[in-house]
Amino acid sequence: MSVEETLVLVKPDGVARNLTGEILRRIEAKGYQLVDIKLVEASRELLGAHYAEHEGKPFYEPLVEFMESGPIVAIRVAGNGVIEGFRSLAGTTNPTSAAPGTIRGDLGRDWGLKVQQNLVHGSDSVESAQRELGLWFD
Ligand code: RTP
Ligand code: MG
Repeated sequence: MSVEETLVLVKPDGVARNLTGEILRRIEAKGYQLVDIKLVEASRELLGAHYAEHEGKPFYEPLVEFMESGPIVAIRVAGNGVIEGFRSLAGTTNPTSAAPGTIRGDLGRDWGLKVQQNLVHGSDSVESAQRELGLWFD
């Protein structure tokens, strides 16, 4: 493991449900550092670039519309092995099957069948983290 940086997003459902503090608490309690943080109303252009790998998939349009539906908290987080570590804190994509103890497992809800409403995003590799941090912070 080495010291890395990752992009964490508190998605619009997390902000709307006032869970930003709880999510930040879990990141800090794990020992990771908050390097930069801001509230963003993301443009379609930014979201299109962020989710480019998912373009054309059936969930792409609902996902982008959801991400446009309200403010997002974008966080630059640093720590040893933080890319894998934050994804472990977040839990699996679908809150229904995410393990208890994880952000999605403890706090996620199924609002209808909208699996996109899963509270957080975390970069999935060193390359993704660099690319995404460049989009949201530079
Ligand atoms: P994220 O990128 O948000 O950290 O989540 P992830 O890696 O666990 O999931 P990914 O496969 O990258 O998908 C990105 C986001 O798209 C929504 N999604 N909906 N079947 C579906 O309806 C579906 N699959 C994915 C979720 O919001 C997921 O986080
Ligand atoms: Mg992903």
